[in-house]
Amino acid sequence: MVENSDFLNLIDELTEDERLIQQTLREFINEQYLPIIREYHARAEFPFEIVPKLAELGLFGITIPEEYGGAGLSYFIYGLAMQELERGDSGLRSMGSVQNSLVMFPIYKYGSEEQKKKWLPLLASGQKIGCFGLTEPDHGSDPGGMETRAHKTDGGWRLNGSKMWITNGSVADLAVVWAKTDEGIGGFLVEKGSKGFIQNKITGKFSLRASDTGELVFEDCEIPEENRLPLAKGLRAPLSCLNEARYGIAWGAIGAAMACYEEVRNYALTRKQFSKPIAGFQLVQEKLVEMISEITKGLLLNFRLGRMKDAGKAKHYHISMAKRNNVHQALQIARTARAILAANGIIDEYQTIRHMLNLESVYTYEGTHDIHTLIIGESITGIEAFR
Ligand code: TGC
Ligand code: FAD
Repeated sequence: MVENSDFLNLIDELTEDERLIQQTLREFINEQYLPIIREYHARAEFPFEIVPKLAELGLFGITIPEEYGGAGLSYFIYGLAMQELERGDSGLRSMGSVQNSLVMFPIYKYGSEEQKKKWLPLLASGQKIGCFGLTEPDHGSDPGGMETRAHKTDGGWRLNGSKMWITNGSVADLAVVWAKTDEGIGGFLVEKGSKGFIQNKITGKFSLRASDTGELVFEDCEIPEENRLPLAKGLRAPLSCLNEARYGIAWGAIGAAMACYEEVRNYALTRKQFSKPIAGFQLVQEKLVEMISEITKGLLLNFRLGRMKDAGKAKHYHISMAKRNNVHQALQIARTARAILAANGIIDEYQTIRHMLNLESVYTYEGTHDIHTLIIGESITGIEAFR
């Protein structure tokens, strides 16, 4: 009998190091995260107490070279790590995505040597938390239409505008902010407490409750020249960061799907109706089979994409396929698991409903499902259908 969600024994494809890291993270989530997530989810807070532990495990700056405080590991390992984090909660993986792909990556790729030396070790050690401000209240799928402006001043830049739906936004020590300049879109490092920089928490969320989501407001916010990312030129720069984060989400979503599948499989084997386990009904078995089939296909997609990414061969549309497919399937799996749990599926004693609600955000952020459809559509037809 296949009792876990690795139906094809893909674990055999992992190197010894990859297996060890996955195992370590799985135990960490089981022992230190699952016991606390229910309470934080109910309170709608991210458990920031866990940040030093995440840093100790090397989870910030996984692919960043060790000279800057990173772990200097592969993208494949980065993917595995995101999978294990999202087995815990999408909010935990969000923290991982943002710190790694949307804050440390742009500084590493587009920053000056001074910026890298100053910020990357602080971010890797978890002493500083970052956020990434691209989306605005009126510009989500079309970030190129952004209205936030950076005007050149004598010593630097003056920022005006706002960013919306920003993970870690209300708490971040450092915001990577994208704004229009006279020479096109540029990237800026905005430090907490800067004059004219306001960070507000967004409340009332039904999804990603155990994650901080905020609004960033810039009112004549003065930024010194040394806080501009010198190599970031045009929309291409923030979009390249999204490739990194979307890659991690493709892995993470399968982690959430595994958590739901394993929970509901166990439930179906023990829950009895009409004097037998509900797993013994053909209709329930069909649902479980669909789930494990889609998890297996999603894993295969991730394994191939991970090896391509490490070989420098993953294009942005390859990543879109994995993000689009895996998040869609994970959401379907979570909804089906919720249905099998029936009444028990609507309470937080079971984790499925939390994953299901989280995945609604994951479906929308980092490019909605439909935006990824159009990215893949363009890659196979050569015709752009966004406009
Ligand atoms: P377009 O004209 O196509 O492109 C502008 C320039 O960018 C280049 N490019 C890319 N470069 C790198 N990676 C990519 N994926 C790229 N896609 C395009 C392109 O070649 C061009 O370069 P150049 O040198 O010729 O200027 O741009 P567009 O305005 O038509 O928009 C295209 C579109 C719709 C695909 C893009 O804007 C898009 O991806 N929209 C979705 C926005 C999005 O995903 N936002 C995410 C915000 S961050 C977030 O959600 C974080 S959640 C974090 C968490 O909690 O986990
Ligand atoms: P819109 O762009 O207004 O889209 C509305 C609908 O129209 C969608 O269904 C969309 O698919 C569809 N649509 C739009 N354009 C087209 C088109 N051309 N063709 C067909 N359909 C189209 N952003 C950040 O910058 N940083 C963050 O850290 C961050 N974290 C987030 C955390 C959470 C919890 C959430 C929910 C969002 C976060 N976002 C973040 C924002 C996220 O990236 C955007 O919500 C997303 O890009 C979609 O933008 P929108 O919500 O404005 O929807």
